[in-house]
Amino acid sequence: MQTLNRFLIESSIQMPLYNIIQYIIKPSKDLSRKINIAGLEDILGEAEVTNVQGEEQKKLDVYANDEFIKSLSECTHCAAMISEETEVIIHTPFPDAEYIVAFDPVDGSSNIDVNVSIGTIFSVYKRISTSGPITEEDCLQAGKNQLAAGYIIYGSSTILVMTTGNGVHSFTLEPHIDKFYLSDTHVRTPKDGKIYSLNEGNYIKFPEGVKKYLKYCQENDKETNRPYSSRYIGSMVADFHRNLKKGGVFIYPSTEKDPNGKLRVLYECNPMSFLIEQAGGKASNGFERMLDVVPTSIHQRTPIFVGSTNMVDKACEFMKEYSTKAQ
Ligand code: P6P
Repeated sequence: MQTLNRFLIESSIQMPLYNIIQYIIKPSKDLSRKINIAGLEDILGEAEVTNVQGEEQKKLDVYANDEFIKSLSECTHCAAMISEETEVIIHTPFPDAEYIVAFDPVDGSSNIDVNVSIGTIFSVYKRISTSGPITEEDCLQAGKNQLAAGYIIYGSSTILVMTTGNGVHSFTLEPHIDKFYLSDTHVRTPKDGKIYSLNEGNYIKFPEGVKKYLKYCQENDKETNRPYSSRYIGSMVADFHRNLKKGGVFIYPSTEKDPNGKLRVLYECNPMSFLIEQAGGKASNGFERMLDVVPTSIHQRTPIFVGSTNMVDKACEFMKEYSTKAQ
């Protein structure tokens, strides 16, 4: 079995990126242990604080955010961080360092109380400015500029799925040895799938194009393997991971309540979009390639259609025919 570090070295990854990945996976191992004994430690439930998103923070959100910030603040290649849980850019003691890391420390944290898989999502960029404190402009880059992206899914096993632009590879944590081992290389997502994932409870608030696509998924048509199956667990990392392996489409569209959608560009949609394209799939905001979108704020939200190429294309066809971009 090949360790993550051996794989990275043999893939001739640039040393700064190698380094940054080490400072990301270190807290993820501790987090995995905590999640696996969540019921035995005071790590479940609300932290009685809300985050910049106005969301109730879970104790695990606060713990994980602190641990990732602490770890990356020791990485001499990391100049700043963007975290879902923190309103402002987090500057490290290395203002002239070259890299920025955006992360969602615990995505889907509300599922921790019911033992459903959750995950950490991360994305790595190179700064635009040459030195000095990281500016907002350094952080507001299109997703196509990412140098690395990935997630760690804390489920029946803890798996790191990542890309540095040369395909998608996954590594499984051997908890007794506390090391990640290569478990799958050059992961490819099927061009077609039979799974659609979205919160149908929001149906009446969906754009017309999404409503039409949903009905298309439910029609009887043997030739195109329809009706598809609906699978939605409310944890993006878990829904994405299943669809990546089996084929399918994950959609979080704009709604009347969230006109820009719910999920965030920098630390949810962009990393997942980089991964899916590297695995032969597609990601869009319904009208354009997700990775071309230039964010205007560090916590900007966006609609997202991500997964099997042919399914994303079909959903976007309905969006273009029945919905307007502004919607
Ligand atoms: P809803 C979890 O809160 C999250 O950010 C994603 O992990 C998940 O896909 C989505 O929100 C679920 O949102 O509105 O369907 O509960």
